[in-house]
Amino acid sequence: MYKRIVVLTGAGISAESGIRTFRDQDGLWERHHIEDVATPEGYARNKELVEAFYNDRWQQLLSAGVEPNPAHLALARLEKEFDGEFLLITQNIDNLHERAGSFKLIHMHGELVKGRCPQSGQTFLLTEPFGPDHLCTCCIPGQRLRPHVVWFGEMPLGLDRIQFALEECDLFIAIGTSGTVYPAAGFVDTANHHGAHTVEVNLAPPARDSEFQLHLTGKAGEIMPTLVGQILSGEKISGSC
Ligand code: BJW
Repeated sequence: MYKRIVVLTGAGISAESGIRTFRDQDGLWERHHIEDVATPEGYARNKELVEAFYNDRWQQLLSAGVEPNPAHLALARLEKEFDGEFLLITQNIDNLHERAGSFKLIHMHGELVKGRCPQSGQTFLLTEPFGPDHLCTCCIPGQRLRPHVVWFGEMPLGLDRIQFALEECDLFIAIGTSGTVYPAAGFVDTANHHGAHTVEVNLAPPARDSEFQLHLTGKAGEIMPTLVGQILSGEKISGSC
C-alpha cells in the first residue's frame, strides 16, 4: 500500500522509557527556564548551569532501567521489514531509537551522547561529563566542548534530506510531539501538500486545528506495535489500532 514512509518522533515516544517530556505536567520546562538552558545566549551567560542540565540527562540516559520501549522497537521492525523507502526523524536527543535497532535516522535536534567543538564543529562521543576541562582534540589549544544539541535560534540538522523525504513520502506519521517547535511542527503541512496520508499518534486528543488526517489517541508503546503490523501487512492505516 505505502511506498515511502517518513516518521517523526518527539519526547512522548520516550516517556514510557522513563524520560521526561518538555511540556507535559512535570516536564523539563516546569523545572528549568528555556532561555537559560536551551538557547545559545543562556549558554554564553552560564556554561556551568547548561552543562549541569545536560550532564544530568546524560547520566539518566545511561542509568539502568532506561531502555527502548515497544514503540521504539516497532519502528526498528518497520525499518527492517518494510519493502520501500523509510526515514525516521527524531527531535529527541536520547539514543533509544539506535538502541532499539534503527539506522535510517536523523537526530534533527542533536544527540545527548555527543559533545561538539565550537570552533571546528567536529563531534565527539562523550566519555566524561561536560566541564571546563573537557576539551576537544581537534584544535590547539583544545576548545571546551559544548553539548551537541540544537537550541532555539539554531539551525536544526539534516533539513535538506528531511525536506526531500517529506516531499516524496506517501505516509507521514508523527508520534509523541506537541507540534509547538518549528520547523518540525510544519512537516505535516509539507507532507499534506505533497499528497501523503498524515497520521498522528499522541496521548492527548487532537488539537482543534490539527492538520493530521488521522489521529490515534493513546500511548505510543501500545499503539505502535499494532500500527506497524498494519503497515507491514499492506493495509491503509485506519482508526482501529
Ligand atoms: C505521548 C506520550 C506517550 C506524552 N505516547 N504521546 C515563531 C513562529 C514560528 C517559529 C518560531 C517563532 N519564534 C521562534 C521560532 C523558531 C523556534 C520555535 O519553533 N519556537 C517556538 C517555541 C515558537 N525554533 C527554532 O528556533 C529552531 N530553529 C529554527 O527555527 O532555525 C531557523 C530555521 C529557519 C527556517 C527553516 C528552518 C529553520 C530550533 C528549535 C530547537 C528546539 N530545541 C529543543 C531542545 C533540544 C535539546 C534538548 O533536548 O534539550 O528541542 S526544545 C524541545 O522541544 C526539544 C524538543 O525536541 C522540542 C519539541 O518537543 P516535543 O518533542 O514535541 O515534546 P513536548 O514535551 O512538547 O511534547 C510531548 C508530546 O508527547 C505531548 O504532545 C504529549 O501529549 C505526548 N505524549 N506521553 C504518546 N506515552
